[in-house]
Amino acid sequence: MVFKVSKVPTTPFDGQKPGTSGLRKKVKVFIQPHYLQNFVQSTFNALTSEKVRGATLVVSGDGRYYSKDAIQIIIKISAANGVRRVWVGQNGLLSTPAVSAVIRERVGADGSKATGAFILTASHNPGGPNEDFGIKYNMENGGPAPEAITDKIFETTKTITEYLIADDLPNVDISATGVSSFQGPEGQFDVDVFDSAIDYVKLMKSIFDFELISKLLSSPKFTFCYDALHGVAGAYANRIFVEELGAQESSLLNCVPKEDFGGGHPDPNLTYAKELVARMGLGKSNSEVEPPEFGAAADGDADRNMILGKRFFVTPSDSVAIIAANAVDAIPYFSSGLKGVARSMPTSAALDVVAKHLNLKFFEVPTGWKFFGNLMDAGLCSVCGEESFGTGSDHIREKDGIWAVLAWLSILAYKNKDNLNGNKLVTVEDIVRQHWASYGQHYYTRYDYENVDAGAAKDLMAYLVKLQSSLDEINTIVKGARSDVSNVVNADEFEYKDPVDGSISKHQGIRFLFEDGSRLVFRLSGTGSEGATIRLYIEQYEKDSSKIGRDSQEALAPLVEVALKLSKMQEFTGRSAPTVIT
Ligand code: VG1
Ligand code: CO
Repeated sequence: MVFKVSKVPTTPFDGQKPGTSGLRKKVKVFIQPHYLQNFVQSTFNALTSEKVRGATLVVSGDGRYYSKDAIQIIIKISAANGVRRVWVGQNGLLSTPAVSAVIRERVGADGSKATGAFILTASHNPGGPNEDFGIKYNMENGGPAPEAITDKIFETTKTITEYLIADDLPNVDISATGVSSFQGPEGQFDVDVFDSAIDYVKLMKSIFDFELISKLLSSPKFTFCYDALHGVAGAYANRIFVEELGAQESSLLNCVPKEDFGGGHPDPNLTYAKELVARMGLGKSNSEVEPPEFGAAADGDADRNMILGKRFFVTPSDSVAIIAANAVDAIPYFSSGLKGVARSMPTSAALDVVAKHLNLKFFEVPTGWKFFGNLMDAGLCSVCGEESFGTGSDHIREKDGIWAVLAWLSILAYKNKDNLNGNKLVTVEDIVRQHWASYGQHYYTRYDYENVDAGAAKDLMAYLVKLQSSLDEINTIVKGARSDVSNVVNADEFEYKDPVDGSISKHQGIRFLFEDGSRLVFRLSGTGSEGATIRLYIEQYEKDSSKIGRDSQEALAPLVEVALKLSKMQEFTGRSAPTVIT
């Protein structure tokens, strides 16, 4: 039987603009008739039929509610648009980094290579019928579509009049691996369901010294805990940490992927990863047993990571700096040196100090992983990170939560390699404190005001931009709030010129730079699904060893006070406190 291609008339939906990382909306928005279809067809139109005909597309995600239906719809639209193959991870599960790895590394049984992917995720946002869904397109290099493409997709969603769909194509069973072939008007169409972990595990084994890490993990002195928060990381955790590296099964927490993430926020931070935080001795109600030496968590799509030591939190900004400082010694993939390092603008300058010290190329890019891709493709960057619990390298073109955990385990394994029978292991906390002692410490915190009225958020940002025209006025407010805070010497909106393709991204965050190197940054989130989220980033550099190691909220209190006065936060938003502090 040859499947038929139907043309379905449709009208545009408002607001199908991909944000920092794809289109994210409530499930109830996505399940409206034609909503997902319009977006997928608009993506195909934006890519042009030349790129779509004969393509091999990966379609999978973090397994959140509505993914299974969405996969069947995307398969049918792909078939109708002349796509040659759709590759689906078993049960529709592939972490965001695994999608990137599959695009770059997997070879189909017929020798085919993937040309792009639809990733179905709303990342760290909750899932379920009343929660969030998302879709994002990744390119042939394994990275998120650049702004030139996402802008074109958005333009196309505004004028779309019809989409193509192979309605009579049967639903494909995505619970079992294997290839299903169909005949369309233009020839064969295959759906290849494959093991979600094989390609990713293989890649990790080519990067890290698994033997060395397994010595650490199997040492009775070392205890470990990994929390997948019921996200897709669970599909990899058992294979990698237990089967390959010999960790105890009991060290895995919430590692069964669930459509609603067990009702929680799959966001690996001190607020939402409650169980792990308690186990690690950092919570309000801690367990009586001695916490593990090392703990980590992932977000829904497993591209984020949180690294914890026993009763100790590693800021993501410190994490990327410490990985960069130790990569050449501890990680075989980097043994011949780092090409360069990069961070997003609001991420602390801890990485800058390492780059300077090691004489490495350094880049500061806007928020969102897509900006790192060009640098990596051009061979300019090996390790990069964001303050939002994102860390990664040029092994793929997405941030990679499990990679970050393996990087930390590698550093611990390396530092303890002659020490496993000694009295005391070198701990996560030791490594961080040693790093601060050599490079200084960047006190850092982020305040998120979630679900603020969108108009109020815009007004606050507009007010700040206006205020930036007068340093005198700014410093009067600063000194009025705290006389012990240094002067603002520069105030601007971050703008980025991509050093590879010359493209310019404007309005990437409002910055206040202080004489002593402190910074305040204000941004509106581009990943929320409702209302607006204001992010306030606060940073202060301390080289004086007597002032290192304090509680960061305490150390940053003066700057916080200044930031709230400067932005009239409470006046604009009506909020006396942020929703989340990290
Ligand atoms: C947030 C983070 C950003 C990250 C993005 C996607 O974006 O701040 O650093 O790249 O999420 O991460 P925003 O625009 O809300 O600040 V993920 O794990 O949600 O794909
Ligand atoms: Co994510």
